[in-house]
Amino acid sequence: MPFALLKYGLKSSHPIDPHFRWAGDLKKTYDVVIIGAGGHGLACAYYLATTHGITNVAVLDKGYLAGGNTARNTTIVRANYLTPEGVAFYKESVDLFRSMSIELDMNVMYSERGHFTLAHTDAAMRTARWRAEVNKHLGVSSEVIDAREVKRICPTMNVSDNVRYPILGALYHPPGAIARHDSVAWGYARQAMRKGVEVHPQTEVKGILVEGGRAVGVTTTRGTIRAGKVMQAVAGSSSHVARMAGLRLPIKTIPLQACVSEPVKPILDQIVVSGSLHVYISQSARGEMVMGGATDPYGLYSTRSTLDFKEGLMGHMLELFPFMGELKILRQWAGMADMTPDFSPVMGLTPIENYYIDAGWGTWGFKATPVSGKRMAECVATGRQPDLLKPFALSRFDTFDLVGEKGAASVGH
Ligand code: PYC
Repeated sequence: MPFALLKYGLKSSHPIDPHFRWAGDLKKTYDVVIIGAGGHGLACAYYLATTHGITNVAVLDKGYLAGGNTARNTTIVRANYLTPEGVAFYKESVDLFRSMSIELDMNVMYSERGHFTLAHTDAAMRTARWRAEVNKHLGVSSEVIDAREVKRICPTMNVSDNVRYPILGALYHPPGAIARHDSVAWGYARQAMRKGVEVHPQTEVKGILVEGGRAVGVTTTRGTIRAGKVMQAVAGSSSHVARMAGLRLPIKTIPLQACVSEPVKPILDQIVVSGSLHVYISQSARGEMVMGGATDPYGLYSTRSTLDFKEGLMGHMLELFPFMGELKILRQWAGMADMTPDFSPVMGLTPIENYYIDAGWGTWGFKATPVSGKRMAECVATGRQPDLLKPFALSRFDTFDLVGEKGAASVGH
């Protein structure tokens, strides 16, 4: 066997299929330039190439592939939102996640765990009931359960009355899942590149060229590029990039911190969220406890970590999961959440012709990766706002037609 392996490895006709086909120099012109090589930008490039046959596409990033919020999130996927618009949108995302490993020929380690949103107050129970009804109405599996049922499904959780904030019940969402975040981005990148899409890391956009109200290209640290259409998907820097095109966004950027423990044997199968305690937790396939809490209490463009965050998180986490007292924190990091006033994204057309936006993801960008890619590609290819994206148009802030989604947040704000 080792001999056969050696023979195969040394064979000159060995079918090497490089994971990524990196482009060399930038071309002078592309049909579409996507700013941001994170999950959303790469997914859009993938769908442009595969569904719409548009392959003369450059995806630019000032850093490295999927090194922004795609690398900094806590990988939760769910569709248990509060508004009908949000539920329909994330339902499509969950469906796309389920078939993603096969579609991208990449194991994204999609793992359905069941998702609890714990309720510790009557108000939280009421929101849970509301979400369950909207979810069920739109075909998403969610139900309200009591504390005893929570304990039956998740035996490691402390549901005792003898704590500061006893658990009254939960919104239980069986399809709640986790996935391997970098594999998702790499899978889209690899398949898009195979179709001819170019991905250019270390290529920072310094300006958007707008002529007669229409986007016609970008200037970058590696020269100027003309483009038929330009899209931005730069979570954490959305306002900054939009401003280059002359757009003001209703977005405030706030750091969101997270951390993981040292790895341990499987002990927690579910994803557990408590909005009242400002904590959420799941266990990764590697065994690490992946945890987070509230956004930082101030707007800031920074990805530094604080001791204050860890102390606050653990104070509540120990109440829910006393076994956490035995574990050490291994890593801590932060991403930058672009928050809109209604906690819903901004997607699609803009007042600038041929300039498209994918922004305002707040704390739920990762779980929207496939659906945002698919629907933004449709929007860019057709020049029309897809039905699923109509509620999330930038113009809603002019008409005050907001999509209030704060009640579905896992993260405290
Ligand atoms: O919306 O599930 C969520 C979430 C968890 C952490 C950040 N967002």
